[in-house]
Amino acid sequence: VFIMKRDLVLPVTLIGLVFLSVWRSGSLQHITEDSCSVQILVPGLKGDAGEKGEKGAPGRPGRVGPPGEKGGVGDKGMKGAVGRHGKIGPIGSKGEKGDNGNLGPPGPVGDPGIPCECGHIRKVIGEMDILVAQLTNELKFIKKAVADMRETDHKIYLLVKEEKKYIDAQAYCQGRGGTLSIPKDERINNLIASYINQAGLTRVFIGINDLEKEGQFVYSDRSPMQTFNKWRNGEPNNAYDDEDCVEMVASGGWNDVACHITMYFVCEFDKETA
Ligand SMILES: [Ca+2]
Ligand SMILES: [Ca+2]
Repeated sequence: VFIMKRDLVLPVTLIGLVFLSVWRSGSLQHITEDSCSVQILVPGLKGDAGEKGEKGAPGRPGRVGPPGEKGGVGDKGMKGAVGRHGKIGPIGSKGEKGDNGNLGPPGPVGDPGIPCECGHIRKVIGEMDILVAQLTNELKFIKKAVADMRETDHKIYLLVKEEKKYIDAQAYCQGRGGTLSIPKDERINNLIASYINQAGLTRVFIGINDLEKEGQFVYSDRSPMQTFNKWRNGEPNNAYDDEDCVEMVASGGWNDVACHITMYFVCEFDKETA
């Protein structure tokens, strides 16, 4: 519509100007009479309204609208049917032991025994009781000895709390596969010294003597004497020309003493043969 209007503006204006100039000259009628020479085109009056058109084709579908608001919570559903049986669970842990049951009624009286030589059996039982008591004592000693012993990588040391002469003490150790203890270095000397102190003792025999040749000290296992020693000041002095065995005192020092005196002692055992 706009385009049509623009196209019409110029022609209509021109027509209007021509018409006015003719009318002012007062010869309008002359113009109409002489219509052949000048053709003037004037738009007619607006026509009557046309009949109503037929209904148009349906329009295109509109755009999808925005999502609606979330609805309210629905009503609770009906209760479901009973489910199937579940799998059998794992075996539970063992429960605690229950209390003892009540004492049952006494059994029937037994048959009379067969007469026997009870005196002999009583004697045997009595001897067995004594044996058990002895074994119990020995076991007690062994347990105590094992608990009290000391050890290094290669040796086991055992303090024997029985007063014996040097020779008997060495025999005791040898009878059990060992020898009187030989401190061949500072470490072992300290170990034996602390062993003595912890037992609350002041002296023990150790495995050194000059029984064979005066002044020539040797180890109890007959191995050659090494340079390490812990002689106390003034020792060995071979007092009264009667000191051929050696004791260790609580400080770890050595002293030659008479072999016939009795005292506790320390045995040593090789781990390979113990
Ligand atoms: Ca001597
Ligand atoms: Ca001495």
